[in-house]
Amino acid sequence: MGPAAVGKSCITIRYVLGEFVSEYNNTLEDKFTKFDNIDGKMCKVEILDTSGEDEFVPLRTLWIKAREGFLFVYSVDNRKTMEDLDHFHRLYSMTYPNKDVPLILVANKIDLLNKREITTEEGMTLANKYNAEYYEISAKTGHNVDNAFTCLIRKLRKKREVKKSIVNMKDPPEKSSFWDWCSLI
Ligand SMILES: Nc1nc2c(ncn2[C@@H]2O[C@H](COP(=O)(O)OP(=O)(O)O)[C@@H](O)[C@H]2O)c(=O)[nH]1
Ligand SMILES: [Mg+2]
Repeated sequence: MGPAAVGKSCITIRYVLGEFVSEYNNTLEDKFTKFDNIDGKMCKVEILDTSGEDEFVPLRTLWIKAREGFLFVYSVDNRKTMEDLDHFHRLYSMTYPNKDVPLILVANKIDLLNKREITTEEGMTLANKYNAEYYEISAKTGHNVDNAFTCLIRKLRKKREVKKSIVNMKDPPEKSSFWDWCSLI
């Protein structure tokens, strides 16, 4: 999630299709699915690419409730997009007061070297505040895009493992399934 024009759709398409589509006209929300092999285990990743336009603010809470993991995105060439993430993070904190739902902070468009307004240090400081991992990426070049998604999926799996081990104290172990299913935003 994140403000308009930070590159959410381009990041999603880069991850799902492996290419850069420079203009993508969002509808209100678009669902993408990718089957990914992470650490030798297949995972069905479902991504909800949402619109960051302000007129859809009332929908943000619904979107946040509907997912298991989040990529919060700002664009390094536009300071306001970073400031605007606080609104998204407030909703996240209200929905998940224990902040136990995996969140990754993504600084996109790092290929725009000459237009960069936000430094790595500032990004890392915000990530600390959000208790999130931090990735600098470029949907255009593909730099670090897969790594950010992989990190999020690993976090999600880890969380599930912990949950399972708590359940397993009472129940017999489940047969491990071939597929994982992750629902991201
Ligand atoms: N230079 C550069 N431009 C990008 C990158 N990612 C997205 N864009 C451009 O930023 C604009 C907004 O991208 P889009 O994915 O539609 O943003 P969204 O509104 O957050 O979904 C488009 O013109 C893209 O071509 C990137 O990594 N580098
Ligand atoms: Mg979009």
